[in-house]
Amino acid sequence: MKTAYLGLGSNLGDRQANLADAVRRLANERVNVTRTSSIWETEPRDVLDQPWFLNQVVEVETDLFPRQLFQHIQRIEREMGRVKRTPKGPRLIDLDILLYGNAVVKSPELEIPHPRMTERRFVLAPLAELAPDLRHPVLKRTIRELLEEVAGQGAKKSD
Ligand code: PH2
Ligand code: MG
Ligand code: MG
Repeated sequence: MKTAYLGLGSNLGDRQANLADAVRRLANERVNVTRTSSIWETEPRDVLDQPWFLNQVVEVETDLFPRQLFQHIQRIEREMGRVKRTPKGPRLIDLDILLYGNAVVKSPELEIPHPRMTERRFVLAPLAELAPDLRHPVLKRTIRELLEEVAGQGAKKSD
């Protein structure tokens, strides 16, 4: 069994319900959702002209390989009716693999650790609630240290 951290985001429709729905769909006979962070309301990044997001990080234990876990979360996005529009633009639900044990994966479809996680407060703040002392497998810095370095991005706990 491996421990993985997944980032969830929603900025369309009933954002809270979308996150809850995604967490429910994640769990199956091979994926155990062990812990969930608080839900954070966060300022949009990259594409700035879009609604604020709700973001959350969940910890799972799974015997799926990284690529299988990726297929599982892509299927959930599809089943929840996500349509690809603008890259990094508004979406009902977004599910990303942030970390998968200490694995490092680099292929055109899938990169682990998530390549932009270290610059995103909307990822690091909820992740630091669950695993502040966890070390990024490439940078070897803890999540707490990485969080201290991202400033000036609006993010507040919403529950
Ligand atoms: N996701 C993006 C682009 N920008 N901004 C916030 N605050 N939260 C997100 O989840 C997010 C974003 C692309 O995945
Ligand atoms: Mg994303
Ligand atoms: Mg994504």
